Amino acid sequence: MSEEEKYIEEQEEKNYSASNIQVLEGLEAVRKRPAMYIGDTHIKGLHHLVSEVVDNSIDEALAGFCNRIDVFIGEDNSITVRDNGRGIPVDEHEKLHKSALEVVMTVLHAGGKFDKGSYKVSGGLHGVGVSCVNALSDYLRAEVRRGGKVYMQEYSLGKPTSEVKVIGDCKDEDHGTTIIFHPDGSIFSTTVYDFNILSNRLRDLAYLNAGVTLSRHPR
Ligand code: 0RA
Repeated sequence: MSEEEKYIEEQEEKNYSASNIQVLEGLEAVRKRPAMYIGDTHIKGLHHLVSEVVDNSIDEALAGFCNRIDVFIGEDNSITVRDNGRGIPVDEHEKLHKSALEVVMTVLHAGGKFDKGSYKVSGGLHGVGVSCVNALSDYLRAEVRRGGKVYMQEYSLGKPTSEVKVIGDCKDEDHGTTIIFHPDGSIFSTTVYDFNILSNRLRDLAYLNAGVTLSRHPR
């Protein structure tokens, strides 16, 4: 059995605890009725996924910790959103006993902002969050640069396929979050991203959020 298969099996065993059942129900609800969360499962919903991810970085910019957001469309129609914010925290979430990163990525509505307390960053009105994008992606990778370390976790259909790993070092002054996702072709009628739709949306966001540089690269 591969390390990944072992990890998935362990997680499935852990999921019998009450708190984890809630997590699974959350993201399975998104896969069952995706349109309820992202509007539709066609071209509009597909592009909405990008806004959901970028919105988290915009929040970080509005909180004053991020002044650069880069978006890339990959040749395989994967999307990369990279910001230079504080990085999603990776320490253990006190209630769920999992890395905060895993909670943000796998709990519906957790977004970047937990219920109350220390993780509350901004109080604005936002979308359904990056966990929905995770639920609707056949592959997602979250990378966090924080405190001199680079952390990474991967997911498929919203479920982690690895633990949060330290994959390298970075300079203390290098911090931020990178989300790479590939939309699930069994959910969307098309998984082909349109440069013009995305660049128009990103231009609007860049205009509304002075100081944030949004760039998009056709690769
Ligand atoms: C909660 C707390 C902190 C950062 C974030 C969320 C955060 C989330 C996202 C999602 C995309 N980019 C992000 N950047 C930051 C920081 C809490 C702290 O450092 O004290």
